[in-house]
Amino acid sequence: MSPRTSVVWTPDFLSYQLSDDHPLNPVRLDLTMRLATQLGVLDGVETLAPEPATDEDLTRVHTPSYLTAVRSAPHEPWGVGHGLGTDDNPIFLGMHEASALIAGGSVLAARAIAEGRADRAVNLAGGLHHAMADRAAGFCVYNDCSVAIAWLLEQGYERIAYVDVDVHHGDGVQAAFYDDPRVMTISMHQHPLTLWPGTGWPGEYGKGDGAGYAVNVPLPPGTGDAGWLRAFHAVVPSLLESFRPQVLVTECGADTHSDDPLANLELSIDGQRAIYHSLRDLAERTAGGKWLVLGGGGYSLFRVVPRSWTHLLATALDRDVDPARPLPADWVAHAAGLTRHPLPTAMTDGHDPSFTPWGDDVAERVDSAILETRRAVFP
Ligand code: TV7
Ligand code: CA
Ligand code: ZN
Repeated sequence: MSPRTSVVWTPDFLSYQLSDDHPLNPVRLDLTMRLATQLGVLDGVETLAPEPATDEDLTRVHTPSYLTAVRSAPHEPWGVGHGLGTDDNPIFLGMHEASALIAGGSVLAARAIAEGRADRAVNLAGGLHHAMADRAAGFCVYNDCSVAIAWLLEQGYERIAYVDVDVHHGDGVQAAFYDDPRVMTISMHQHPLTLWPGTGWPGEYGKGDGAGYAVNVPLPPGTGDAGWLRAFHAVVPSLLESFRPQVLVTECGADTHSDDPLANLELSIDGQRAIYHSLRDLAERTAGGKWLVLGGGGYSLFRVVPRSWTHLLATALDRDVDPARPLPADWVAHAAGLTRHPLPTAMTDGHDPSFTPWGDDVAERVDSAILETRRAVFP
């Protein structure tokens, strides 16, 4: 039987606008939904409209005093602390409401799976993986990934796997479940010596009962499709096969792309599409087909995120989009009205994700990164 997929969406997600010139611009979500719609990817798909997460949902992960600070910050912005009021996390009007709505979206996606109404569920506005129990960080106010996982645990789930392919370390989700063997967190990311937040070392493998259930795969700057996929396939499938999660939760940030202005990996749209196909395959083979898909980072607003996440939606819906597909003229015209950047013309960057443009020296650097992780997780 073909899997049922729910897509969580409301135009109110676009109110998560941190500041005018902030890299996390919600236009990327608008452009993604327009592109997916115009390509027919969402034809006949009923979207689920979320409610804001309740305080009960949020306090499974966050402290009550942090919720109070987020609620009051727009009205008393001086000395609120909790990581609020920085360039990364400016205080904005309605920030509790906008952040709770995104977290509510991820809980709704989890609920659709838990109640058996869907096998897969997608919240592209989610993936805010840096928020900590009592502080905002890295553009993230509430950690919707952790809130959704904590909700699933509350329902009685015993094994949840979290795989984070965003270029940044999934530090907030790792911290929330660091000593909990029910949640295996795996993050692939650019090496902590070279990218904020500077964590995600292979030696961070969990503590107490959770020892062995946190996994980090740091990759050297410059890693491209083939190197990234080589590292992924050397580590992730065998872990998921032995853990046998009841749900696979994925954070699918698109900031690994070579055009991304915030980081230095060199993936293409074609490599990212291959990642999404591998995640789908792993959900089918190791998690009984249960797949909760979250968005994340991605700062090439016009050239990358809409195409990459349209492939992600298509993958979750089993309606794979041919990479050769040209971009619809209406979409290009709309995007051209918003940017002076040159726009792509097709759903591909013309890369074969298995092609290795590099020599033995680079292969060796990627291999030693893989070995470092394997030594830490498979002692
Ligand atoms: C999930 N990198 C989030 C990734 C969060 C990365 C950072 C910026 C940045 C912020 C801006 C801005 C920026 C061009 C880039 C140490 C600092 C250096 C702020 C200027 N332009 C995700 C967080 C990271 C904010 N933070 O994983 C407003 O780059 O490196 C840092 C910290 C201090 C703060 N300054 C940057 O993808 C969603 N921030 C322009 C305007
Ligand atoms: Ca990551
Ligand atoms: Zn990121």
